[in-house]
Amino acid sequence: MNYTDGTPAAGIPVTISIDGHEYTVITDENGHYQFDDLKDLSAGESYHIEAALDGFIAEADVTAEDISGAGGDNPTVDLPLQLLNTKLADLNKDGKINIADFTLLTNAYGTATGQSGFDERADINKDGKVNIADLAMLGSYWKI
Ligand SMILES: [Ca+2]
Ligand SMILES: [Ca+2]
Repeated sequence: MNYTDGTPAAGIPVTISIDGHEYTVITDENGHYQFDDLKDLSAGESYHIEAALDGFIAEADVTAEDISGAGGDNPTVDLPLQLLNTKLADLNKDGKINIADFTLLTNAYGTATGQSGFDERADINKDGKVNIADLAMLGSYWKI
């Protein structure tokens, strides 16, 4: 799949840091990634995961509960983790995600294609309407 701006979801490096070492996996065609062979975590510990490409966020806090087979030979994180494309949240394409993008969306909120006030830049999921779905997407990207 591609993101709505045309960026392919596949092939994006994502790294996990464990005890000072970094391990990298590459996203599949759905923008998902997973890490295998992780060592056990104690309660309250978590792994730090981040996307190694500008414009993307790997959205994950991996805690002890996310690791299956803990205590065995092959503890695995098998939840499919989704990568976020932060460039989609830069609605006015000025390289920043800030209040200006939020304002652009709220100004067009509730409109559909052809209506006055509609701004296709605010229609993040490209379904022809600016509504709660777009606002939710903007909110999910707005974590930097
Ligand atoms: Ca912007
Ligand atoms: Ca929309």
